[in-house]
Amino acid sequence: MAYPYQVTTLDQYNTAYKKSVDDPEAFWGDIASNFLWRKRWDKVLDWNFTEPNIKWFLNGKLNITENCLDRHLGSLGNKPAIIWEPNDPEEHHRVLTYRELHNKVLQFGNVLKNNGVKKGDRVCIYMGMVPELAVAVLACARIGAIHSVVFGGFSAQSIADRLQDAQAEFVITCDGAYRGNKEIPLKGVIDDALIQCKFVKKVIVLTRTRTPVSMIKGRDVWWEDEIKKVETQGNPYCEAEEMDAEDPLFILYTSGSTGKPKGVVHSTAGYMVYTAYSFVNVFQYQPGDIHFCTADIGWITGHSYIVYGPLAAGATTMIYEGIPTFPDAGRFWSIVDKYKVNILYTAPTAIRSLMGFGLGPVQNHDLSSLKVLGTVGEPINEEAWHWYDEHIGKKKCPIVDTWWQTETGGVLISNLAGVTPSKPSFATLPLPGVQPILVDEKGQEVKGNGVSGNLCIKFPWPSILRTTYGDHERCRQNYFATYDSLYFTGDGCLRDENGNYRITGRVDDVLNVSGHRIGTAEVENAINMHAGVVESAIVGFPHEIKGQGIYAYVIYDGSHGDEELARKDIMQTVSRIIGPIAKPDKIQFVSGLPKTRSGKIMRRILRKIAEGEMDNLGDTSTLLDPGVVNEIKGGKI
Ligand code: 6R9
Repeated sequence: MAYPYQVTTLDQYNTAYKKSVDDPEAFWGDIASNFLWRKRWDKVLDWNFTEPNIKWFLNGKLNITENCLDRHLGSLGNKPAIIWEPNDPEEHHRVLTYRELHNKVLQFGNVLKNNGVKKGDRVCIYMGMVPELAVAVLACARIGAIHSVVFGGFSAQSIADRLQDAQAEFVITCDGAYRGNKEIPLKGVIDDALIQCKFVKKVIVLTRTRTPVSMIKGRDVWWEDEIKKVETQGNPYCEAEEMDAEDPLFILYTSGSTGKPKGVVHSTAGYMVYTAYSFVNVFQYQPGDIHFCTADIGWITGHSYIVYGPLAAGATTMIYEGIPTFPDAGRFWSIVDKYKVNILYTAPTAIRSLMGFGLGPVQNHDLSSLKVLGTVGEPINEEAWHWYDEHIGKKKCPIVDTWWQTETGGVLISNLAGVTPSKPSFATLPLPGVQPILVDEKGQEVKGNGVSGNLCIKFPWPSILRTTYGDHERCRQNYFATYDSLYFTGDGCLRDENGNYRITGRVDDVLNVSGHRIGTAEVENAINMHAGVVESAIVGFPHEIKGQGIYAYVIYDGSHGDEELARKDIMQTVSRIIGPIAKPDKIQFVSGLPKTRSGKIMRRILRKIAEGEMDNLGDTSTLLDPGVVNEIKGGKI
């Protein structure tokens, strides 16, 4: 059997789950033994959720790239590791075998070293979805540098904030990126960001679009030139840095309920073991299968289920540069057909958007290679679930609804494809090793079935976040202080009569727009930067395709043109400060916001109004000025 840790029957799931709870150390120790260690661990786990201080595989030594690459060369050297499909279907695709990927990672590892990158240094990666993005990520891991990938849709200001927070002295980028019919000038955005970040020493630029760029002397170098230098040095072997199990592997920024994104830190061994374990079990990967995860590597889904999980399992993983609707809404299906994709993992928002184009784009593509379908990022509504099941899976493919977070590193709650039962709109059961509990507002455990509450996890799993970069107290406050000795997810949840979990959405001030996490405070801060804005409040509202849309209530002083112009300017401001993904869908100008006597905005009321539930506003008696509510209700957008 290819994966001794793959559970393939319901009985095996039950046995594995029981063992994982009864003796977590023996359970995870057995799984970890399937990987390549320079030195075995002394102890499997040491933890408390109060500081928090969580350590897995203590004193174990390894390098994750030896597990993702070197280890497979003997058996899989000539097998495809990465299949890359470009944005433009007319352009040639690329295949990198494990051997070729290994060579490229070692070469680029040497490029990083030549440019002064050392173990522990932070490297910001801002690239489009090209194979070199995976090469850059793995090359960092090879030499022990900590990567921080920033999604290509973020603004210069967002990049600058992240560079500063991580004190990253190195940037890897492309001249530009293709996305549908757009060309994004990535290097230009980096240049804007770096005006505020004089501490950045080197920028390595890959050629992709031939967008004109300005290369700053002494700071900016071309990827291709640097590779040539390594080649003239005779391609020295790039030894994998020996890492401690708990050495940080990467930082990934994500939105929370405060204004500033948090740098979630994942460490090496636990992340590797859990992403490989969850990949093989959730999707029931079989050697030779083609795995197509449509996420961007700039999000956690891409880190765990395009790069690390699949490669640690010796899988063939796809990298798709474009968007679902370019050049037409049949693109996913034509990719599935072209490469005979076996596993398709995407977001409900993509499914809903493609549903809108009807069945035309699905027809004339052979989807019979598909074995497993997956969704991630937000709750999936039943209509989308059934459409996916009927028209894509032809009722023959199990759908895994995978619930997890940037902070969890890998899937925590999901059915295992074809092994444990699915239930539309339910993530269903926890993976082995995961112990969810529901708690009420007071932190009391809600026991039994047919109940709901806030979702917490009471025991660590190997890929739980270790800290938030540079601010451990923030990590404690955010995730471990709400409820005593529990990891709090920020999600609301219900458990049905059979113990299946259904995630109902965030209970904090975080929105989920097209599967992307957006903090309301972040958007408010951006809007408030516009010179004519006095104050603003952001809430989510149900959106047919995006899941949630962004609704902004704005007090505008009229100093910058009429409302029509101000609306456009505010949109532009948000794009500049955060990025286009955070642009409000609706802006309503108001003269006041509903506040309590202590000055707190009552978002509950604003949320109801945004949802159109005008008659059901609940108690408004604690408001400072109840009149404001009537004005907002009667207002137009
Ligand atoms: C992997 C990822 C995390 C938030 C999470 C929750 C929502 C993710 C979900 C889901 C319902 C699912 N979420 N998967 N909600 N069902 N299957 O998306 O990470 O970007 O950090 O977002 O997304 O609200 O708390 P991230």
